[in-house]
Amino acid sequence: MKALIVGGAGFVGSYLIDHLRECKWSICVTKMQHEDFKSDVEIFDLNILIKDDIVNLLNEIKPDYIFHLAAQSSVALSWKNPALTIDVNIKGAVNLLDAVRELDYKPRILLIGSGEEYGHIKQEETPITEDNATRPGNIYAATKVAQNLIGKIYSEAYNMDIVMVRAFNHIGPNQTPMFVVADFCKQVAEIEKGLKEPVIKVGNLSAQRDFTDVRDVVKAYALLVQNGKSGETYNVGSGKAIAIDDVLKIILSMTEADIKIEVDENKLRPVDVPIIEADVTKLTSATGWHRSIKLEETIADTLNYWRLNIN
Ligand code: A2R
Ligand code: GDD
Repeated sequence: MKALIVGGAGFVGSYLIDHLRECKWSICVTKMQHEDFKSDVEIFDLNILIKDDIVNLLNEIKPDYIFHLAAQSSVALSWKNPALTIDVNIKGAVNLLDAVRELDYKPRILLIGSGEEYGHIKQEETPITEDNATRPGNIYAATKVAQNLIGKIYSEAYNMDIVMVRAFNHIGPNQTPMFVVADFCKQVAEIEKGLKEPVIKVGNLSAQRDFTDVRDVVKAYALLVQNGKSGETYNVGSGKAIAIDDVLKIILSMTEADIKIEVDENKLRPVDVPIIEADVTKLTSATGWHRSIKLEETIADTLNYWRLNIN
């Protein structure tokens, strides 16, 4: 089994490499800016905004499976740089799909979308299923809706083998502190080491999100790329939302430090939808996947990662 992980030098990519290696797959990875990215797998430079380079790479590698992870992955950053987010997430995905369309062989593609695509969810719609309407509340979410729609069109129009995912929040050690759990854990580790005053800066604590350990998420991706139905979309999440306030309480319960909480206006977003919670029945029925790592364990691992990596 030969896999190409496009955007494999990022947070999810490194865990997907580990998992596919354990499954004895042959793995190729593309990176763009990660100069420091070291791995025992084959690494290729690729900017998905250049379609001809994708075609050339695919003709050279000829993967059976393509995991499309490359993206501008931050909701917060999408408010600040909407054009980049639209370029990478929509144009980049179209370039990949169109490059595959031109090939004389047919790899299977897994497109990674987001639980954020559902956006403004009505109370009676939660936990949310794949056939629910999407009402994106931010630029990032809109780009992932577009990717999903275009993926469906390519699959139908050109009979291409495309499976689509809507991944809900995934967390774990080594995630950039642009995201909430990594951000809070890094701040706590800095406070414990006396590198920061004992005040944790937070954004909107009332939002409820559905968190899964990244190590469980990549297992779902490997199962879906093999067992998902072409043209279909699958939610990947825990099935249970938790308020960010409660996530913060769990983190604070794991430290001896006496920490004050302060809302930082700069961390608030123009729109932050109240709740995003997955119904994962379709995923579990298709693959037998189930979450194996509890939220508390993931948070403890993430906090310990920052304790070891703060200087
Ligand atoms: O900067 P690099 O070399 O690490 O590459 C990033 C890659 N990427 C691109 N690759 C090719 N051409 C581009 N124009 C381009 N722009 C960005 O996407 C990086 O390796 C990867 C994204 O990694 P992270 O930001 O760490 O995202 P994460 O958490 O691994 O998320 C994977 C997927 C994304 O589709 C998210 O939207 C979704 O899961 O949640
Ligand atoms: N980043 C951050 N920092 N978020 C905070 C903070 C803070 O200090 N305080 C509260 N939040 C809230 C955000 O407003 C949001 O409601 C929630 O915490 C999660 O924010 P992020 O961790 O930044 O993730 P996200 O939900 O915007 O996006 C993540 O999940 C999506 C799937 O639901 C990313 O991993 C996306 O790539 C992914 O598609």
